[in-house]
Amino acid sequence: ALVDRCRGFEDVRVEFSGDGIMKLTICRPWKRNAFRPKTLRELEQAFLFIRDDPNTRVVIMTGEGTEAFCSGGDQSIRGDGGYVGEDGVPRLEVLDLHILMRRLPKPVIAMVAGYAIGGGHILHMVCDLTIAAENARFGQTGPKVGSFDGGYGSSYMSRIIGQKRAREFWFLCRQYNAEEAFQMGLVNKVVRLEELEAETVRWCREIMEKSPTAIACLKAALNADCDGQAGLSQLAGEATRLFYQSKEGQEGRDAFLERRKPDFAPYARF
Ligand code: 2NE
Repeated sequence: ALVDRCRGFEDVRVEFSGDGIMKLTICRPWKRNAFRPKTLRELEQAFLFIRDDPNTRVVIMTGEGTEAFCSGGDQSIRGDGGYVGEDGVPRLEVLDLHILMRRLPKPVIAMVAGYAIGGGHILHMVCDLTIAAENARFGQTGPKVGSFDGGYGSSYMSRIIGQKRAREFWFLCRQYNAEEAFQMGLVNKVVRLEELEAETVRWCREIMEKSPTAIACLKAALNADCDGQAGLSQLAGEATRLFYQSKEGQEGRDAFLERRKPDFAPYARF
């Protein structure tokens, strides 16, 4: 049903494995899968659907073909104040997508073949895990093309690879191969290109054997370490969700609806 709701998408292909894996593919290979506002809107829509979809346990994010995962913002539609879509409004909407991906209570795995560059490099970093093919190349280009991401692109990068390396990434705008990225801790595993999808699916299936609630709480806890009040709110939201499922939480709701005093006595803390 979720795949049907995404059928009209132009830039993103949405596919379901049948057993819990949702795959999102950016389909603009002639631009090395650079994103435009429409691409981001479709990804956001898909993530909103996925959040509520009990059948989806893990998400794979990837790019069409073997040349690129994603090359960041489409420079040909970059206006003077951001990336300009059909409505003519310049935006930096990818920052909203980062938040949605962080907030998703399910793991997102980047499956990277070819270039993950600029905003495309940030997208793979924002994913929870990254599986890379041997031909993958990683890097930032912002200071070369008059751009930068001081949000997750900088601060979260420094949490992953350390301050010195993050400064090197941004100040020099070099490219790094898959093995170098693995050594820096940017990538979880490097495999031969022909093995990429099978290996990524193996990781998904291994995750899906685990407790979804434990995974969601761990993702929120790991986010909370970096995300300030927003991270605490996500982690606390998971606690509230669990509390709502308890007899103690339900007693408060029921007492209000039944216009009586709540009886919390049976729920004393141990
Ligand atoms: C990705 C890379 C390294 C690939 O190089 P190569 O040699 O394999 O391909 P080529 O020939 O450069 O690119 C193939 C076609 O894709 C287009 C190119 O213009 C070319 O088009 P044609 O000449 O065939 O017509 N293309 C590739 N990337 C594009 C892009 N981002 N926008 C529009 N068209 C693109 C090499 O192509 C490269 O370095 N690309 C640019 C990477 C980049 O600078 N991205 C933007 C960073 S800024 C950003 O993403 C951002 C941010 O910093 C903050 C907020 C939001 C976004």
